[in-house]
Amino acid sequence: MPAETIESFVRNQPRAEMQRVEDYAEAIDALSVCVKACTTCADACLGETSHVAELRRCIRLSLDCADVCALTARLLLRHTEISDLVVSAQLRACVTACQACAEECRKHSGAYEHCHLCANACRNCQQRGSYLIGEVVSFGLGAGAPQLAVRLAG
Ligand code: CU
Ligand code: CU1
Ligand code: CU1
Ligand code: CU1
Ligand code: CU1
Ligand code: CU1
Ligand code: CU1
Ligand code: CU1
Repeated sequence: MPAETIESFVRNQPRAEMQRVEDYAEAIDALSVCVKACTTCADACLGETSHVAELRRCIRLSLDCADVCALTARLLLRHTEISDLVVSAQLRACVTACQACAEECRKHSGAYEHCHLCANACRNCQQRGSYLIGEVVSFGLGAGAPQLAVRLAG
């Protein structure tokens, strides 16, 4: 078991005390799994050579979800001068992408284990992301965040 967990990275940032480290770490972990699941699913769907046409939407949504989730994870890993507006908007895009991919993959879950795994990963990612949006809306992301939000809104 390596010491370098996502949580240890988040916890050791200078401004980590202003955030709920466990919630961040769990969301980033879920995002990382989702990136891998969606990338694998898209590739595996392409490998189902005689069924690619019916999996085209799954492939497309999986590629979109992987990219959105990767970007979301990178935003959440950067804590200095974080903007709650940007992060919450990105989290909403992520939850939407994960929901779309999970729904499509669930249609193929019985036929393809890669789609079953992807649907589960996306569902988990969607739930973690939704929870974090609630946290961001309720508490903000840090000492500078509320002022920044007001400044941007005004
Ligand atoms: Cu995904
Ligand atoms: Cu797929
Ligand atoms: Cu996601
Ligand atoms: Cu996802
Ligand atoms: Cu999917
Ligand atoms: Cu799928
Ligand atoms: Cu798949
Ligand atoms: Cu997925």
